[in-house]
Amino acid sequence: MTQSPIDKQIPEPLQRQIRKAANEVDLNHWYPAQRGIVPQFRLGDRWCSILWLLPAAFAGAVAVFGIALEIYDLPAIQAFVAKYPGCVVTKTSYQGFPLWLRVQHFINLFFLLFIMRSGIQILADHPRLYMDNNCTPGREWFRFQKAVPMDRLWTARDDAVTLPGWFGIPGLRHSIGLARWWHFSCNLFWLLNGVTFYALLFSTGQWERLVPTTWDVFPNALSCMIQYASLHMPPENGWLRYNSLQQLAYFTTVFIAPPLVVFSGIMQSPAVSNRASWFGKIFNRQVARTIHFGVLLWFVQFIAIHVTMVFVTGFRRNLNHIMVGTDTQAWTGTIMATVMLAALGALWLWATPFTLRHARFIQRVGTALIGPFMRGMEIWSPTTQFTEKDIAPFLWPNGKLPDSDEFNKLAEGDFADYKLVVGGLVNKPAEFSYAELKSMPKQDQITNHFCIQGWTGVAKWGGVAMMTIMEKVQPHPEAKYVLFYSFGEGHDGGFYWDAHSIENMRHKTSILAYEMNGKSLGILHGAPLRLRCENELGFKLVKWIRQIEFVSDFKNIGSGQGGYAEDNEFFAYSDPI
Ligand SMILES: Nc1nc2c(c(=O)[nH]1)N[C@H]1C(S)=C(S)[C@@H](COP(=O)(O)O)O[C@H]1N2
Ligand SMILES: [Mo]
Repeated sequence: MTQSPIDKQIPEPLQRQIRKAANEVDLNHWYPAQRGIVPQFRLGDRWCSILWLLPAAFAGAVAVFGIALEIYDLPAIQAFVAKYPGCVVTKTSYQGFPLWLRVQHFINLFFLLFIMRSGIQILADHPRLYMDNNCTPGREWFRFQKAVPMDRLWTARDDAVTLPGWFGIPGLRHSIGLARWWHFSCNLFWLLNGVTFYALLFSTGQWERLVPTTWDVFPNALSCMIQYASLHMPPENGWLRYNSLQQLAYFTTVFIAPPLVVFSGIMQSPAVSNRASWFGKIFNRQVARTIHFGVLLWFVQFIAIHVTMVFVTGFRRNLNHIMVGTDTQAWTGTIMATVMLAALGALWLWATPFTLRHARFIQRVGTALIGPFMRGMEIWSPTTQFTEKDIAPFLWPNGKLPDSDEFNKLAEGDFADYKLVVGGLVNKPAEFSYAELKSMPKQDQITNHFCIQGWTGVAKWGGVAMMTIMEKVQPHPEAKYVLFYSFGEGHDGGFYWDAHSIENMRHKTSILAYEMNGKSLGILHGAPLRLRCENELGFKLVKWIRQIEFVSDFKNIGSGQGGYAEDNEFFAYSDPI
């Protein structure tokens, strides 16, 4: 770290006040636990508990089984089942279950389970799903948190709920930083496994198991449903081929669900969405989150039914298929499956305590695995602009409001005495008064805000482009990062701050905003100045900006991760997704 040559011109070298954060999660300093509620979905203006789905599902199942049993013996149904026995017999070129398929099946299970756990943890950070990009409280269609209180300040962080540690990773309230490292790192391996699986399927003929090649699959699948519902078993020979219902279910799970879940994951990224113009507006983050959640439900029900069917259709033989690659009645597959599942269970239980104890390590591994992808996404300059009518009536607030004497005095005088201090590795360090900032060329932008927790909202921001500031202070060539120091505190004391690459500050939409929706910026949303940088997540957009410093590196500042949230909450430094 190069010392700023102009430190003396900065009233207080804020950088040196930044303390190192703990490398593990210190439960005494973390966000206090907060329970959610039993999940609810909205029908019109009424909220219904998902527990109502239990009697509804039971009644539905009774009706389906009753009717199926009643009609099964009708001549028409008998003729239909005789014509479509439930399985399409075609010539196949594959044989049984080869080793690569058996291994990949297990790898897939392993990563998918951890992806689902960490995904639910991410959802718990903003436990609401909407179809509307603006995330207006009361308009969500699903939630496992009470209604948003309107009589007091309720930030998005206040809204996050705790999960049991054995269920989420790592369970704690607002542990989304760590959950994301798990989610994204496992995604990478799951994706690699999946792509290899596709390649091997198509180069061995095994794809014929999964991909229907005739329309007959549909009447045959219906026939299977009728047979299952009337407690008959369709012809069963998984070693050779699947029945049609099975084939459709596997086809969906292997070829439809993964592309959809990857795509709906990527569309949640501010860098992608704010670059994708009309498409990002239609396929906005809330639509994407809902679809992402829908695919989770698909996987959950698939696994539940798949495991049940493996068990009730002769588990000894089925487990030999998938574990040993033989078509016998021996116990080998059952023993192997039991051992593997026990190991998986142990790993499952180990993940949360390990993550809490070695949080910094998890962050480092995650950074090594996917940091380069994330940094690479910063290259695009965000371009998507919205219109006045897209503006959110309510933009969720976040963060701890500043409460220092210095800030309160400035606020009382409507920031007339505020001075933005800009220093560090620059030729012309400066102090800009609020009036001076407002006399600089003003830029307006109507953009979508993406909080790491999951919510979004459009607002119109007016302010000074970072380029304008940089033209005035002239950063040195060795200035690689721009630090923003806030008047506001982090959740665990010390002031909030964050670092951005200087290239990212050169994007047209990187501005210091002093106006919001055509009015002067209010304190809740960051007065006197807040950063807008439309390819990054909200936590990087420092509010209540006190000073800006250009530096060559941030390795030696605090814990060296590049910001308050990065140091204390194990977030990613570069976070455009
Ligand atoms: N100083 C400071 N700035 C901050 C935060 C904070 O806690 N302190 N929270 C960030 C987060 S997580 C988000 S999502 C946005 C929220 O901006 P808004 O309150 O204007 O919606 O501010 C960011 N800026
Ligand atoms: Mo956020």
